[in-house]
Amino acid sequence: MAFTQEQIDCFRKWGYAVVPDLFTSREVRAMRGELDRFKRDGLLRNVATDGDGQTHSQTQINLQICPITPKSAFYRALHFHPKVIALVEQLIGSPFVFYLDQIFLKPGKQGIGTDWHQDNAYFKVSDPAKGVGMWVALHDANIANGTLHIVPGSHREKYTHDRDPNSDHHIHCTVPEERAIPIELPAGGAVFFNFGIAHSTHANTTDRERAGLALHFLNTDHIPENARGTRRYTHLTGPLATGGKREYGLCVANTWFDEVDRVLV
Ligand SMILES: O=C(O)CCC(=O)C(=O)O
Repeated sequence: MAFTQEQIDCFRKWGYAVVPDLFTSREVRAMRGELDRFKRDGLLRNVATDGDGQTHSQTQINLQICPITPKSAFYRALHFHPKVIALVEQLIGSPFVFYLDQIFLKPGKQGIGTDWHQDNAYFKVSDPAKGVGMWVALHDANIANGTLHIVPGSHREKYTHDRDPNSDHHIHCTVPEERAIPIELPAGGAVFFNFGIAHSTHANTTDRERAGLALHFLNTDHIPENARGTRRYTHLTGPLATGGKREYGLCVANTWFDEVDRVLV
């Protein structure tokens, strides 16, 4: 699995690259199966608030699980997926680490968007081009159900962020919306973007739920000073990579296809 030169050029120039068919329909079924377990186990939290940043809304819903890894051997195995490793390496170079994962689920009609932000306003790494987010559509994602929107080229710009009053913990910013584009994807498709790219999702106006999975990866040389030498981030490539043994005490690499089988039985 490799990006085409055109996709690489788009990433370098505009800060993003789209892969419409990254995961198979079987893998997507397993991802949704594990998401259903999160729902059953009450692991998703409504982070939407009624405009004061505090009072959880009864009418607007933005369900989030973050981080996923401590709760799911299945999603943890995905970080080591050979396709994911190959693609991320092309964009940010090796060695690199897994940094963070989360899912946002937007129920039909009530699901609200996650407002505009640049991930690096949270992460604050010294060079946002050394980090990449991978947003995977767990259901077909389109304009009607509020798919991810991005501002191409915004990785070269820095916007001022403040607290989003419609979320209990997010920050947001104002972007030149006239430059924004929607990224429509079939389920299992993904968009990779530079930590500096401004992005948001919009309300789900359809009757059916829509979810997106976001994974973040960072070139090892750009791990923040205070986290170096800790086990906070999983080394996926390079001399410190142990297939997960160092971070989790067991080998996670190469377990993805078994995990898919396990979740689908
Ligand atoms: O899926 C969403 O609503 C937002 C995802 C996102 O903004 C992120 O992962 O940084």
